[in-house]
Amino acid sequence: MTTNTALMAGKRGLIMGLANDKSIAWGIAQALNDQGAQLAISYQNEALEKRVQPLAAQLDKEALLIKCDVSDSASVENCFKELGEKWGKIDFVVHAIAFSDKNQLKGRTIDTTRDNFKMTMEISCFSFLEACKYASPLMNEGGAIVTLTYMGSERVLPNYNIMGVAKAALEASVRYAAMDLGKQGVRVNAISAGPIKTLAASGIGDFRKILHWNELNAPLRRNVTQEEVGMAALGLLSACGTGITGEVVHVDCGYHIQGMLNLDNVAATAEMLKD
Ligand code: NAD
Ligand code: 0WE
Repeated sequence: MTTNTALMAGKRGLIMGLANDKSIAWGIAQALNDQGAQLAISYQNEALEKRVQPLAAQLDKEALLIKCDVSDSASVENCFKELGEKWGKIDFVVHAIAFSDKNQLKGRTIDTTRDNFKMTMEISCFSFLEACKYASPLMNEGGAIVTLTYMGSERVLPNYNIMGVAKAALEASVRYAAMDLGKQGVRVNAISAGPIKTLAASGIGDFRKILHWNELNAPLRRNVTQEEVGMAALGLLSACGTGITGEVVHVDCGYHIQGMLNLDNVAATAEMLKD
């Protein structure tokens, strides 16, 4: 049977973590928009509001823009309160937020300070649990939540450091939140994306080499795109994903399955590492 109905027709939800047109959140926003969803977009601060406004203007349905700084619980509570007042119920939430002190995304993980540990865990993990908490009374049955993670949670990668620890906690949080919200028919999943050149990534030294390494060694021999992460999120948030919850889906061109660097490309890999 075929239908012409868009996958997200009549669905409304919140996107958290949109900074600019390179953001993974923008890839997801576009995929949802293209399938008929109406979006609310939260932004961290006034500086980002200016970047988010012109993006929101490109969407087919008028977007709701709400400030939400996840380091402040009152701001998170207020964001969902406003969403509840304006729309009543929602069908999905996308959480695409992470932050750590840039100076500690190098050197030894064991040298992470207590303050940066707390901050990294709060912004990158607790904010997800808190968003689930405030979203839960607003979520329609059949609704879904997606967050973004990275393979540094499962295996050690140079310099990902305490972010890897926070992503491990985030992935465990997805499983616990899936159990909590499953009772009300709400699904919770994570997408483990391969490296993509976003604002958060461009702050990382050697990111170009990380991208090239993945391109040479992933089964698909290329890097994943923002659009592909958007399509995977659409799958998890739409009727395509109704049997999936508590899962971490890798959208990384298969990189995570590899157990040894690709011998066809040893020379190219070595060459790439020179400059
Ligand atoms: P990005 O810089 O576009 O997005 C990060 C977002 O986090 C920004 O919108 C920023 O405003 C928001 N943020 C940070 N602190 C906040 C706070 N206190 N309150 C509210 N918002 C806050 O970068 P991105 O790469 O699109 O990152 C989105 C998610 O994807 C992150 O969770 C990241 O860990 C994850 N991810 C990224 C990659 C990659 O290679 N880019 C790979 C896998 C997973
Ligand atoms: O989760 C991330 C990035 C997270 C991040 C990035 C920054 C840069 C700017 C968190 N905090 C900050 N703080 C800043 O001040 N990714 C998955 C992208 C990423 O980051 C890496 C990677 C990859 C991939 C860091 C080291 C190694 C690989």
